[in-house]
Amino acid sequence: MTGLLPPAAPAVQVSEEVARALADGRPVVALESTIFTHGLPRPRNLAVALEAERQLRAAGVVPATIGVHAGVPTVGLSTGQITELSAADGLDKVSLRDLPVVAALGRHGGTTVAATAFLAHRAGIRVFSTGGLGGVHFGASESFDESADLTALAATPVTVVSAGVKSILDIRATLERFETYNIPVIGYRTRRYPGFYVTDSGHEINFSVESPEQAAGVIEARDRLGLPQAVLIANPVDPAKQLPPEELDGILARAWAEAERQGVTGNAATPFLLDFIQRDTGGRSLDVNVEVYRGNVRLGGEIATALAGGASGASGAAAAGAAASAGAVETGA
Ligand code: PSU
Ligand code: MN
Repeated sequence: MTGLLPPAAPAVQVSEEVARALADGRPVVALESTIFTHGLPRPRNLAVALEAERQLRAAGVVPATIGVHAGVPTVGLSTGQITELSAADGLDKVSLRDLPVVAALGRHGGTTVAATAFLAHRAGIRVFSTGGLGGVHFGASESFDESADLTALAATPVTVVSAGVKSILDIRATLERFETYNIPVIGYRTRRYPGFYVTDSGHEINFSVESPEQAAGVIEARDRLGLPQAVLIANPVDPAKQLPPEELDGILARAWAEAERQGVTGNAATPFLLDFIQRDTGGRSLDVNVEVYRGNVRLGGEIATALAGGASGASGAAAAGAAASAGAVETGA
């Protein structure tokens, strides 16, 4: 379709199930689509996308998988649409700048963290679970390759649960950027920033929270202060399930060398490197990736549940208690 969209088409389509859950104040967790359109290989991509939805439902949370279907930015893709996007060839990796383009051209697209966070927030969803965030690429001082996730997260007051940033990134520089953009990074039960495939990236972070309720307290405090940034909850993979940390540097070095040899750059770099890492580890990186995602989906559901308790009048007292025990900042005057 190359013509104009019908004038009545909504800018963002929110599924009935998601809209109803939000109206009722029930917990909803947003999920991105780049993870299954570009991040994971077929057929595992579809299985992982659907498992995440099942996992949330089993916990009493409504999943809102977000992506662009035939030009329609959609919050709460149907199983049929997820299946279609997971099998489509040549669909776009849609960051925020790409959204109006794919919308107008009627294309399919997998939304990145940046675009997903924007659409989630626009629909009124407060929590978003993903695998790894985009950030500063090595050599960015020359190439200027920094993910638009950074600026989007600086301007979008959602909560993003991840296992750190993509393993292929310059993590030290990315943490500096989070500071520059006033984006709080909070470890879940840890003060060590996770390294996606590994539990500990080797970098320290300033704060941690010990429970979903405490995370919810931080989010409520951010909202009461009217701050526009995302809150990042960094949730490390179970140490028993990580890639052997002593192998990671070698794996990454080989991946980069091959990308350089083949001249792969820009937004094609991530899919290339992840695919290389997967082959280099005989598929183990994929298992870790899936494990990481499961953990983040679980925690996102728990945080959304804690927040929903705070939002609904009936459980207001319980929520106030939770916030107090979390030591949440009170605005006082
Ligand atoms: N983490 C992964 N695989 C991915 C991504 C993250 O392990 O494919 C995606 C996310 O959607 C993230 C995006 O928002 O990559 C960032 O891409 P870029 O660096 O091109 O901005
Ligand atoms: Mn980039």
